[in-house]
Amino acid sequence: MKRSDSLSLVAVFLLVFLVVVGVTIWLLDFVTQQRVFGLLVGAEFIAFALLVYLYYEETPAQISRKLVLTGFVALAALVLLAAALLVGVGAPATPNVQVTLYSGEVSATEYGFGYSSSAITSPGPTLTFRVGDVVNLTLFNAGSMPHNWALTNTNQTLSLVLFHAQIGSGANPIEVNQSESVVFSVTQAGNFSYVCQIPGHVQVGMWGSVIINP
Ligand SMILES: [Cu+2]
Repeated sequence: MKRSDSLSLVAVFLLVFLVVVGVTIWLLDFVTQQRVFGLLVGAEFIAFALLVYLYYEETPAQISRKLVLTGFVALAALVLLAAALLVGVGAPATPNVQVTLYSGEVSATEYGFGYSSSAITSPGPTLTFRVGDVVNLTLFNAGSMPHNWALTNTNQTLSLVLFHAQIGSGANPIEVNQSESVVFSVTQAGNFSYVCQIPGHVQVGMWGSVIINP
């Protein structure tokens, strides 16, 4: 098989691209970043098609530069779109759902959340959203110690945060009598959770269920 050096380079690049993007897709949680996942899968298909085309076109002179160039432009566009979505470009504009949650302690061994400072339960109330909702959620810390809030895939301290829905963090929580808000877009139906990410707080009831309807 006659192959020019530059074609071999392109083929090696495509192979590396396939492996790197493939591993990225595997590492990404596609529940949270469904559109990113779709774009990257699309890029994988294009890279694979280009590779097959280059491999089976025996004579380098017969390879259509236009076709290869179009393939690369499409690859670049898909990867850029995926990257833009990942960092939240074009993120939520006008919230259609407003929620205020209060965090605090019910007793020494029961921490929780509630819709008012006097209605804190352990675990907290179930939140229900619909796919497409843009939620503005405010956390007011009515407790006597720092807390935070994050929408997660399961009710564990280190669970994956979904939709970038997070107020403070375990290391940087909301202080007593302080409040903070987050705006997030709900993009995936399912049964999820919310938690306080400070180590030990989930174990004493600082979590609640999140139901997202299609
Ligand atoms: Cu807490």
